[in-house]
Amino acid sequence: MNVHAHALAQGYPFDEQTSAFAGDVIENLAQYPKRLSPKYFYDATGSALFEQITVLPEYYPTRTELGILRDRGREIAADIPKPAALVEFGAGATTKVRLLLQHCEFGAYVPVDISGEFLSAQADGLRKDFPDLDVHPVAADFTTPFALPAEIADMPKVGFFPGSTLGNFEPHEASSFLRTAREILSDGAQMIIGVDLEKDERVLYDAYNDAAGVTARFNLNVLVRINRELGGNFDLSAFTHRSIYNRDRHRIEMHLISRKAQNVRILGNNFSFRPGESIHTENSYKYSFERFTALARSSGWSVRKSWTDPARMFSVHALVASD
Ligand code: AVJ
Repeated sequence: MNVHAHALAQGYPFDEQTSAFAGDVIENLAQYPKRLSPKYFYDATGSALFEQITVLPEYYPTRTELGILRDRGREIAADIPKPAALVEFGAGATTKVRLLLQHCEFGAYVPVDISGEFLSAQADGLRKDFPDLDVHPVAADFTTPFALPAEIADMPKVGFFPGSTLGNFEPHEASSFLRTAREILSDGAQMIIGVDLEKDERVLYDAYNDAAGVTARFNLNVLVRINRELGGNFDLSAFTHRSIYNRDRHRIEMHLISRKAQNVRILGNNFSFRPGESIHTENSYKYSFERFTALARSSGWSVRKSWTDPARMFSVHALVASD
């Protein structure tokens, strides 16, 4: 029986998104090593847990990037052509974009996100605070080519990709994302991008193993989501959160480790776990200035300027499309 038939039989009416989720989960748990995409962390609970992560004492990236945007916003804005259209890839909370909007007169703001609902709420808030700004939300998956609104056709475009979201991509995916972004934004485009830096392993380790256990709950929540949306029967107490720094590959890895031999059923499929077996749930790549510059260069961009905080924890780069 296919996943749809099972879903129907169990009373799970599937929309397009849920069936994509189901297909992806079943395919990736059937492989060895087992894995789940980090994009599935962000249901309502996961998004709220991530907001909690951003204010943890150990989790330095968000507050450090905000500090850079706050302290250097004027400088970052100085070389942006006016009026340009600001295109944000993945639009979470509007805190960061506000720091750019404050310092630079943009002609339009185009938040691009897969969740249309969330987008329109955010857009309304921004329109209230920046009454002269044209906000044109686009509901799309920003990792694949999409069309920009006709209203900004004649403006120079500036991409915005904060939060080290780039770190979730494999290096080859990061490169193809940057290439796609350059294509979408077209010739002469610029891009402001936030990238987490490689640093002391202890600091990295602690940021993904917080004492309060919020990151563990965030990681485990993807199993809660599978149970709820796909009728899975994961026993949460039988899995444990593990984050490690993989030095050779310059990345934090998050895993969920099976505490024992067990079987899990999801939509008629059986997945068996050995004791200690992992589900690899996330990579968070860290870049040195050198490696990021090389990545940008090989992906159609050159680094115009970079900013960091005094402790060199996080970086913000201004990229210009190269020809
Ligand atoms: C949203 C991908 C930037 O990698 O630091 C935080 C997600 N995972 N704690 C990151 C995350 C665990 C975060 N990014």
